[in-house]
Amino acid sequence: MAIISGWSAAQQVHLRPVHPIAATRWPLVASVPGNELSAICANFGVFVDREEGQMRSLRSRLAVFLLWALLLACGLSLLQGTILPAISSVLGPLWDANEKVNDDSATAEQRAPDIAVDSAGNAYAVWRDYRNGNYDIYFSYRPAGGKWGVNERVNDDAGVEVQEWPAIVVDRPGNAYAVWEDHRNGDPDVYFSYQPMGGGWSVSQRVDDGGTTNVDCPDLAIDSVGNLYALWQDWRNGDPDVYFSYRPAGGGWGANERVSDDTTGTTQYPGAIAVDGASNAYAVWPDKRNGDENTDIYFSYRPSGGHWNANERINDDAGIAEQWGPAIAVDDAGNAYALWQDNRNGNFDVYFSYRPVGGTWGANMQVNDDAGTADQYTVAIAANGATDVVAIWQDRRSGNSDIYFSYR
Ligand SMILES: [Ca+2]
Ligand SMILES: [Ca+2]
Ligand SMILES: [Ca+2]
Ligand SMILES: [Ca+2]
Repeated sequence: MAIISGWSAAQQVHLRPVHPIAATRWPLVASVPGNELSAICANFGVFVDREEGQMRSLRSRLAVFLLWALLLACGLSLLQGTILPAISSVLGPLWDANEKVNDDSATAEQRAPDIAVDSAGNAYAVWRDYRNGNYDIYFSYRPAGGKWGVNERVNDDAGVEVQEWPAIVVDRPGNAYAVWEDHRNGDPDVYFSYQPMGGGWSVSQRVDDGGTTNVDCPDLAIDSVGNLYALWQDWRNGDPDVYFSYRPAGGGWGANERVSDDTTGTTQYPGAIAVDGASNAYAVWPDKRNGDENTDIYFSYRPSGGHWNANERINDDAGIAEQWGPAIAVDDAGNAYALWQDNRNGNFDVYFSYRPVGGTWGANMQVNDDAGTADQYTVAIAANGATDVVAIWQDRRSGNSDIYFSYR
């Protein structure tokens, strides 16, 4: 089948033989339309209200759905690595039966998973895990075609402070790298660890150099030669901005660089980062620089070895509708694909824009194809090396949350 230029009909992700992930709920649904959201963790398309009261009120929704989450994430990564080529040739890729990843036998909560896949099809998953009575970062490895292995703790602190919001990437040989938000110093910092192929997780290292100011929700990307790119929300200037650090393969994390270029004290939220085949980096985040009642999706580009460019707005609506939860993917050539949830029609829809390599963001396009006013949100996107793109999101068109996907 030829690559199609538009988005396919949205398909619910459910049981075999079509797309048999039995997930019916996204694990970290905290996107309550109409509610003010204080922060968003965009890695893995997770949309989370970080106000403690809101977190408590949402906790009943956040039951233990790690399995579903990991399978969803796995599905997206597999789409990137395996199924996308299949989509281009014949429709009907099969999802395997669901499998539980965390191996604790008690009732501790596991949340906020992320996953990566190496060039041989081995999978690497991280999540935050309450099995020790406080949140830690846990990891599991699944050899291609095999089963998820014994879980390992990633963070190395001896205390009971919170570690949360992990992101993981893997290089082509299979060395894994993770970042997360770490409260071991009494305030949230960005920490990092790596696991050489076949080895254990390294000593944790701090990534942000912002002293005792808060940071939130790191995301992580890796290029084809193993250089790492970390992005997070940072309060060192007294208001939330988007910050970045770079780690050359085998080296240490560099001086932090500010990505968002608004200096008027407005709020920038945690974003997402991707890297193309030439080590150019692409970042997106929600941004309130155009008004406290108006959130937009902003973008910046960092040429390989260079600095972050002037920020650009991606959403093209004229009003003050809310745009949230952006995700970004790039292909090897540097074509960029952005996806977010958008309230311009009076309810949340999934919107998309495309930026050809070296070009500008194009006209926005709605991806979900339902005719009603149901909300669609909590998006994730993946691209393979060519121009195939898949999107996955949470969708209430049936009156309850289901997982839908589409491809182009
Ligand atoms: Ca902990
Ligand atoms: Ca700011
Ligand atoms: Ca807006
Ligand atoms: Ca909608």
